[in-house]
Amino acid sequence: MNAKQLVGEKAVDYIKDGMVVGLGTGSTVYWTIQKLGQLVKEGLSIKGIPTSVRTEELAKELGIPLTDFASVDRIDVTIDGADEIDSELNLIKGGGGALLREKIVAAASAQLIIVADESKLVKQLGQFPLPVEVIPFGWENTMKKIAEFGCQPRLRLVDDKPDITDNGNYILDCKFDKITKPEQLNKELNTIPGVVENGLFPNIANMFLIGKKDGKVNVI
Ligand code: ABF
Repeated sequence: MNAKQLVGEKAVDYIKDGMVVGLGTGSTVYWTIQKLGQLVKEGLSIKGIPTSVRTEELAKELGIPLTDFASVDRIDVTIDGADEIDSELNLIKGGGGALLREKIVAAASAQLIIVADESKLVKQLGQFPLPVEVIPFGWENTMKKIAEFGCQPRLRLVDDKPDITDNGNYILDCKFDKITKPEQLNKELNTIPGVVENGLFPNIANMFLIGKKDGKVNVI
């Protein structure tokens, strides 16, 4: 079993009957959702709130009951992945383009559990380009403002066309040399008109399940 599957499946140990569960996006949480689907078939009663259309479709295929913010005002536990995790447990997320819904769901969750293989651990954030979701109108100008923070932003493309998020926006992948103050950068980027949200999640996760090559799981 690979490290992603190992931690993805392990995360369901923290899900109890009756919980509202935030369902993350990505190839690690994929395994969590598969396992939850199996447990639901065996009688586990939960309601999921998906962080992307992709996850919503997967959950529906597996028969996991879904809910939304009109029906609940709090999520008990969210399980989600990450692109980078630094030594102070700040995250970059959004490589899969779902950062906005992931951040909304994380902010509404009593507990956020991050599942990742050990390749995601870094000393300092910034090797992975920081995804920033922007409104299509005036994106070129928004990109210039973001570049003033010392990065090289690039519009994310699919088949030579802008990649459109689940929310109808664009993503700029912003390459920094290194990100020294994630908390401050997170706040400042979000003050630029046209920026909807960025992929920095400074210190908001409660628990990390890190899958190692030797088949062990580190719980942080
Ligand atoms: C999600 O999972 C995204 O924010 C991130 O891009 C991805 C992490 O990658 P993986 O597919 O390796 O789990 O949380």
